[in-house]
Amino acid sequence: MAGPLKSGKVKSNVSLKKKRIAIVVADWNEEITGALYDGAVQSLLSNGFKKEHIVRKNVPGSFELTLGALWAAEDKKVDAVICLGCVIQGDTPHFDYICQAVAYGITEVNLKTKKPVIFGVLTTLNKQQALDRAGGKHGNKGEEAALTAIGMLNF
Ligand code: DLZ
Repeated sequence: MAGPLKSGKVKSNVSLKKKRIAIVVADWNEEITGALYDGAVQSLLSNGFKKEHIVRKNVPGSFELTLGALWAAEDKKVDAVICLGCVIQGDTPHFDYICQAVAYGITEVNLKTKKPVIFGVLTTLNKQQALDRAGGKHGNKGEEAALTAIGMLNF
C-alpha cells in the first residue's frame, strides 16, 4: 500500500485517551476546511481521544497556520497539532507563495517545538479537487492528518 492508513481505527501502542491535540483551522475556503475538521475529529474520537482533549483554534488563512500552530504547540499540555487549510490556485502566483510559506513554516514549528505538527493543507488547482479530498471521492485528508498525528504519537 502506498502511504499511511487512510481511514478507520488504527493500532496504537500508546494510550490515546489522555493525549491532547490542537487542531488549527484556516477560515479561507471554510466549506472545505470545515469538512477536513469534521473528518479529523471523527477519526480522533473513533481512535480513543476524548472530546474534551480536542481543541479547535481558527486562523484567518493558511498563511496564518504557522503562527497558530506555534502558539498551540507552546501549550505544554498539547501533545500534537494538526493544521488544516485549503489553498486553491488563482490567476496570480499568490498560491505558490502561500503554499511554500506554510509548508516551510509548519516544518519549522515541528523542529522548534519538537512536537508533531501535521500538514493537513490541501493545495489544489480548483475547488472540485479540494471537494474530492474533503469527504469526496478521494476521501477526507483531515482524517488522514489525524491518523498521521496518531502515527507520530506512537514514535
Ligand atoms: C489571500 C489568500 C488567497 C488569495 N487565497 C487563499 C486560499 O486559497 N487559501 C487560504 O487558506 N488563504 C488564502 N489567502 C489568505 C492568506 O492565507 C492569508 O490569510 C493572507 O495573505 C493574509 O496574511
